[in-house]
Amino acid sequence: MDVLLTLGSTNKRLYGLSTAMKQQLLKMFFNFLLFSLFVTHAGAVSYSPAAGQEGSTAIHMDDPAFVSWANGYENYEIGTDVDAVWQTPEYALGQAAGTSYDIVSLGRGGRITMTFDPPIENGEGWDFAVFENAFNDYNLELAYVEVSNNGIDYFRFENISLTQGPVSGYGSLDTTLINGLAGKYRQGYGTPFDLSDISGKPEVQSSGVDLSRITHVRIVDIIGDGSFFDSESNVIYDSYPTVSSAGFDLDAIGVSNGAPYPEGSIIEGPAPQLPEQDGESGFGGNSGCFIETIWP
Ligand SMILES: [Ca+2]
Ligand SMILES: [Ca+2]
Ligand SMILES: [Ca+2]
Repeated sequence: MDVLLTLGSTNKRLYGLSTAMKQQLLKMFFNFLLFSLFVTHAGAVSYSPAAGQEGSTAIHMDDPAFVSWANGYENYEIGTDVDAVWQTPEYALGQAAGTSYDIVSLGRGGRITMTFDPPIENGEGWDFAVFENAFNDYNLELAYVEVSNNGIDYFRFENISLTQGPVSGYGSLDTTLINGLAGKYRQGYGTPFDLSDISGKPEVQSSGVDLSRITHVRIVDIIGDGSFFDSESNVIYDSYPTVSSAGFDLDAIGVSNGAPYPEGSIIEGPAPQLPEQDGESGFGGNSGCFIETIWP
């Protein structure tokens, strides 16, 4: 209807032109419309939406699929801008707390390796899930996820980030533009990983790594300033800069040894609302996970 009305008014403005020229112009206009619709549709890429939305792969921390949790850690290499109170790796052991406080901050560019005894097995579906402490669905801090069964040779999950420009410390990310990175979902919801997803990588196959005996999961913080890249060389932006508890905040890593993704399911929880512009959420920014403002 809108298109017809627009064409009508366009037609009125084309007085002075021959009927043939008007028809030609309208034909070009229609072709442009069709081309635009095609480009928009063809260019649409969408990954799992935020927790609580239909089709989300977010796994709630109380999901019965969890059979164990990380029970050790090593090589906590702290990045910059982390206060001492957030430098306790023990907070990443055991069951997810789903809070802002029961975490270890990696700092900008930091990393930590969590260990698993018994090892993570590669069952049918997702095998483990990584929990961050984001307090909403869009102010996110992301990290690469790598696995090993000897603590020496690590294999990174393929990852994609289609966020088109820098995101401030208070800024918003769209989870449907992010895949294969930890930190996609708000606190209390894990990002699941399926070991089968890396089984076809040449380096995995040539290494002979046994994906049914994963003993180490390494979480590597991504600095969202434009200097980190995904598997296809796209820049990965995330909420930046954050300080005090900068970078990825690890709550827990839960193990399922293989569980079905919650495809098409609707997870209980409030519907996420994206703020209209940076800063409206009122949190994040200087704290990285807002805890700084209310911690005693
Ligand atoms: Ca699996
Ligand atoms: Ca943080
Ligand atoms: Ca924790």
